[in-house]
Amino acid sequence: MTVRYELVNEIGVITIDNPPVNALSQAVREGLKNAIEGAKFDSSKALLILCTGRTFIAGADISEFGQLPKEPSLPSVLSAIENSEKPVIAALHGSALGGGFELALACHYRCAIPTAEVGLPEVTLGLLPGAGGTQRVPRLAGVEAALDLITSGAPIVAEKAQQLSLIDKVLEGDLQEVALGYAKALVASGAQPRRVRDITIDPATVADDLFVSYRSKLKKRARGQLAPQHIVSCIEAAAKGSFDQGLQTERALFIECRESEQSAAMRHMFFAERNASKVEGLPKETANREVRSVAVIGGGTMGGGIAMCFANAGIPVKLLEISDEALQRGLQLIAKNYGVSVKRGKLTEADAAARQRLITGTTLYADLADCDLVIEAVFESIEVKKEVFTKLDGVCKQKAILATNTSYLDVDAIAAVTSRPEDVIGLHFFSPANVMKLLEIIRGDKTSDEVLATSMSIAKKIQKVPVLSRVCFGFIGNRMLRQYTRETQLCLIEGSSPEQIDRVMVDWGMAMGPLAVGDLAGLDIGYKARQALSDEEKGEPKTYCIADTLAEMGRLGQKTGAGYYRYDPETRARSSDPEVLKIIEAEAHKQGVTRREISNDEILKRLTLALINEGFKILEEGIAQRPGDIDAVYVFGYGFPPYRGGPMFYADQLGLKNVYEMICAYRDKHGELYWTPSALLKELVQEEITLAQWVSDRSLPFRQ
Ligand code: 3H9
Repeated sequence: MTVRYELVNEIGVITIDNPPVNALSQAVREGLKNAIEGAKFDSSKALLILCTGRTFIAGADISEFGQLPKEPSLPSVLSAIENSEKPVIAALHGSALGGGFELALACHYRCAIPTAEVGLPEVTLGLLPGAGGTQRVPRLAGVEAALDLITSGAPIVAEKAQQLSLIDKVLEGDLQEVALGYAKALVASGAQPRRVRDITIDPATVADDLFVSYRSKLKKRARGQLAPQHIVSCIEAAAKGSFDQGLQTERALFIECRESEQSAAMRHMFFAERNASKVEGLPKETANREVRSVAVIGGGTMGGGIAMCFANAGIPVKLLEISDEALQRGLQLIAKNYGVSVKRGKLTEADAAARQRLITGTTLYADLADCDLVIEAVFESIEVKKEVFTKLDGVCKQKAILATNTSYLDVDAIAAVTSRPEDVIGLHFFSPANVMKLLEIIRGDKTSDEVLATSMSIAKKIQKVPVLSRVCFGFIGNRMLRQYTRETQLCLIEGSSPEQIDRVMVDWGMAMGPLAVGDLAGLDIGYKARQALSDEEKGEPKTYCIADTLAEMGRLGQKTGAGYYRYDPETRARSSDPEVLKIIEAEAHKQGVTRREISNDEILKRLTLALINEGFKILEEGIAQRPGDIDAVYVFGYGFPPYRGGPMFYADQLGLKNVYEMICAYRDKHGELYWTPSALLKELVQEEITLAQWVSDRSLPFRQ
């Protein structure tokens, strides 16, 4: 039974038991409605709603969106609760989120244990609270607090919720016991149903321009997104009209969000994020190795960031550098980064100091002998990496996991220099490593199941989104990025300006434009990487000559004050540089390219289709397990807009036939070298199958 009802003395206890997170599936909604109806006729004096398992209701069942609505609807269940003649009390533990928190708000009293959290994360799914949340929160907590809570989607702990009047009582002890005690005390005091809908908002508490200024703030913070703007409209309706009118506004805007492509994309990302850590074919019973201590080799920006990830999770880290001087530089960089977090109010000084103490330095490989996991983050050269792994093989204890943070190189070749290739894996962090959520996990040919399973769970421990990739040049993310960068460079030489390309991509939703990203990362990085390649590997000069010229002029990006743009040495503010256009024109002339006007539409199509076509090739070769994994890589590692669902979801939205035809048109115009359509894409178009269908049917072609 997903919903049970029992009478405990005078209290009708309604228990929801719908693992894993007590989502409000149709069965739960129906069970709740029946329990409330049934309780009308028994001797109960009050009703108590609580949940079994690790959490209170974590929201509507997200997998039901996109299907035909099933009765009873959540709003109808909540109005049955609110209309109950007997007081209804919600008892919260774990996470009371979305529809779950809305249900609690429709109850007449709310209690929670101190560790409980409440929140309305609908906005992270491209939705808004659709069961009265936008109307009840401002009535209890005030309009400004409601705007902050609902447009951020971030949960708050019980104590804070109590301060905002969203919870009445925070109780220590066993939930069922203390909640029953609270319910009995309410009955004894003669407490009556108390309905949030009856509260009126005093217009004097709402500043005249509050909604206008909040909307414009959100236009920047949640650029391009529909739901945050609609949330403001709902809260405005709560402040200015009756509860019933507000509910109507909320319902209409909720449905608009639910049916939007943005919400479909963000719901896809919710499941893509969770599926990414699942490794097909990995036996469930695979043991995890204990990881109690970590070593990071290389104290540069990347190594330091990786060390911080583990220290932040409470795991001690040894940082190894080749000299005392380099080590001190590395440790100082870490101290500086923690200092910035303290300055920004993200960490207390004491917390920062405690984390920093977990990171100790060494210059001796022998000191790594007892570490459970060693991550190499040295210079991107196969020879240097092989040398490091040979040393590690000599000193590390048996069963230590030896990981490389390489972003392109052959993990199998690195593993082959050790006597234990089964213990070697790629753990590819993204810069800044202590901030970016993505962690590509590269499974070598010989990597053991145990090492893979441990890497997946350690990734979660350090709050990363792990995505599995097989070995290939650049793995999932950087292999696709090469194609995106190629088209960026080609658009540049053929006629665009850096400003045009970056503006098109940012307006479309990318966190940053590709050329501004190049300046941020440093143009020397790509330059050095190209120097290590043969002419054949580098490809046609017109795909990199502008970048090379800028780097050779010492225009390395932000750090030198100039790259594709100019940067103010103090503020790092970006401005256009006419010099760059001259460089581009000169390079075009050298390469025999006649520049022309390139439309914004062409830029967008060439850059996104280059990503998509390579994504399909990665799938057909079995480098990625599923399209959603590629989407997770791009959303969590490359600033792809979550509300477009990642490149592969976006391809499905465009229609695979359209995608295929556009790629074929580019092939006919620009040649086969860059625009040969993926065989998988072609096959799916011929069979009239979407990527979503391909995922759900294992018998389809190219399924590994
Ligand atoms: C909403 O409520 C709209 C209302 O306003 C409106 C209506 C009219 N549905 O995250 P985990 C699955 S919108 C379906 O790994 P944790 C999840 O996929 C909803 N499934 O656990 C996973 O499955 P699997 C607003 C859900 O302990 C498993 O449960 N609510 C849902 O790290 C475990 O999840 C939210 O957005 C769901 N609602 O974190 C809250 N939630 O094992 C979404 C989870 O097969 N949920 N699953 O991979 C969360 O934030 C986290 O799950 C939570 C637990 C913090 C609760």
